[in-house]
Amino acid sequence: MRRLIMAVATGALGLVLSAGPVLAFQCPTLIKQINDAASNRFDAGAASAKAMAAEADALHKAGKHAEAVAKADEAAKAMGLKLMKK
Ligand SMILES: [Cu+2]
Repeated sequence: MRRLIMAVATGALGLVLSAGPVLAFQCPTLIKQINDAASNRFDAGAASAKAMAAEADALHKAGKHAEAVAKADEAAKAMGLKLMKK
């Protein structure tokens, strides 16, 4: 029984540890997609998307990757962009 609990706990820890770097790597690619798409657009949606992409970048640099991804999603939605995710 104790061994089973250890196995479950180790598995969950591994999942948490492996999720971090993947998200960390994903933020810049999401932010880049938004900035690339917004760079040749001058409408209000693209402007607010650019501002949100900058916020997402700041969150990413602060280590808040999940929040950065959420902000990138919001930015993409603001300009009607579909993000390519891994
Ligand atoms: Cu990140």
